[in-house]
Amino acid sequence: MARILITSALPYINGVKHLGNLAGSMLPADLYARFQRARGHEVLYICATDEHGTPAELAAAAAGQDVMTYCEEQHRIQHDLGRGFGLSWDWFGRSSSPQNARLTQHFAEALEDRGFIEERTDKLVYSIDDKRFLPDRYIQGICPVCGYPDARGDQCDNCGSLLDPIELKEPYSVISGSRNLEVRESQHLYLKQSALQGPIRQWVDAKPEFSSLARSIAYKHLDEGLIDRGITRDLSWGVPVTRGGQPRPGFEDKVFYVWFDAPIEYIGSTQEWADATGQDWQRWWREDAGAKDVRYVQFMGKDNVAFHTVSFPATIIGSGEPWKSVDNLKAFNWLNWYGGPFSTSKRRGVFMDQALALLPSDYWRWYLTSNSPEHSDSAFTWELFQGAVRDLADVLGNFVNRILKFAETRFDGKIPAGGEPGPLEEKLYAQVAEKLADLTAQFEAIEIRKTAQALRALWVVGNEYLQEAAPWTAIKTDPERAAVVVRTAINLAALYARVSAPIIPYAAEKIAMAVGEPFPPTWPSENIAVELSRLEAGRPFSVPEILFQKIEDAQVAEWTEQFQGQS
Ligand code: B3M
Ligand code: ZN
Repeated sequence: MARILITSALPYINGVKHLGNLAGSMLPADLYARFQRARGHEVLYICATDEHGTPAELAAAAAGQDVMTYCEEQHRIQHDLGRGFGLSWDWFGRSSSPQNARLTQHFAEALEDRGFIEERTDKLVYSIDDKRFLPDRYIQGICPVCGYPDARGDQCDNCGSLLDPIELKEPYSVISGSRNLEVRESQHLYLKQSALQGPIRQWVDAKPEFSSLARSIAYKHLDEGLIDRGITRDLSWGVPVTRGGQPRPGFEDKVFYVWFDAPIEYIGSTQEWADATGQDWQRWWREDAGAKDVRYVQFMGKDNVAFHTVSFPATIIGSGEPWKSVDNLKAFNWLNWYGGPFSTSKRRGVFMDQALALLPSDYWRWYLTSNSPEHSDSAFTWELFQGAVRDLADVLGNFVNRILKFAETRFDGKIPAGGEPGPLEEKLYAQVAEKLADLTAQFEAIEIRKTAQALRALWVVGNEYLQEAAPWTAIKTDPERAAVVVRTAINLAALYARVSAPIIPYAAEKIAMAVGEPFPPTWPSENIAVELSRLEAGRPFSVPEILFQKIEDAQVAEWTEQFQGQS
């Protein structure tokens, strides 16, 4: 039994996430966690909300709430939606937790003790009317690169250029709109990433499992040369800057930068879990406490890769302490919505709350898995979604309902006895063995789309078997033969529940309940003859309600209309 630590990028706190966020981090992480638990491994799947930074403060202000209340409320909303989608987090923490504050302060001090932190004087924009500095998104103005009128202090949304707030032309405060601004000096802490260039490259070199997307992003930054990074901000919402447990002189009105504390929350959230459940967090994270044996896999969208292959490793490596670092980093591309990416700021696409209000989570989970934006961008359209659900209903839904209904009418709702497996069953065992081996391999390799394809191929085998073995014909002349086929097919339905559970857990549970199998299930062995005769004759079963309802054309037209405002 192995120990597997799984994290998915921490969803930012400023509102409900869209299906693109789900498809590119939390959902594939959940698939992998469910699969590895079924395999019998010890799994810890950790996530949290990422709560600090200016977007949280601005969103709270827009909602008329203080930032703490806002974050608390939004955390609960995101937690409940994630659970609604079946995300099997072992813990969904908060980066604003005391655990994360202590860890963040600890890392900064360890880095400073080893000479990787430097105090520097920055020239920053100060708002005289607001009586405060205006970091990052608190300032807007004309983009110096493309002339876009509403560029933000840290980045231009039009041309994508990364900006320094003092470069903006005709800048104004986002808080008050005031243009009464001046440049003032402010002390800040810098993490000397340039001094860690060599060790970080060696670290990436030693990670052959990283996806090619992750590797190419890491090497791009390393080849360009790492730059030192300011890790503090003139804000009040965030982790306070301390030294030896006391406020750091000159930093009383500053906090750590959100991207410094956010990845540390992977550890912080594990501590939250440990504190709440009496578990030991160190065996997951400290190599001097057993974490050397842990296999750690991270899931994230490609925009987060640089922070996980350069910045966070700089924190971990620079600390000189034996922290567990990631073994496999699985990165995802974008999910597109009618020609452009899903977008929170532009409200483009379908958001998690809207999705759950329309249909059960399995429909979305199946689509976002079989169309995962894995090796390239992928698309969501209502027509493609309709097609995927139809296929799910035809291939899996139909198989389960057809065989259980037939068996209910002809065999009195009990698994029939009699007969011996013949050549058709032998053929089925071989095909199931082959497809199951492929499915297992794709899950192990974290090939998300291929996993869905392999699972579907396994369902198809069952349909072909039923077609060929035709119990509805056999029953007229050879009831013993019909009994073998029905018994085998119901066993196959039970096997489908077990192997489909990581992707479509709710439907899988319904099937499992119908045939009286435990849930969550264990993964089937390679001995298919045994796996397909597990359910003993005489055992009662029920027919589950329709597993998947097809989406009507009228429905597609209605949703297209309803979501048009966002496209
Ligand atoms: N919160 C994702 C984002 O908002 C970011 C991930 C943090 S992972 C430590 O882009
Ligand atoms: Zn621009």
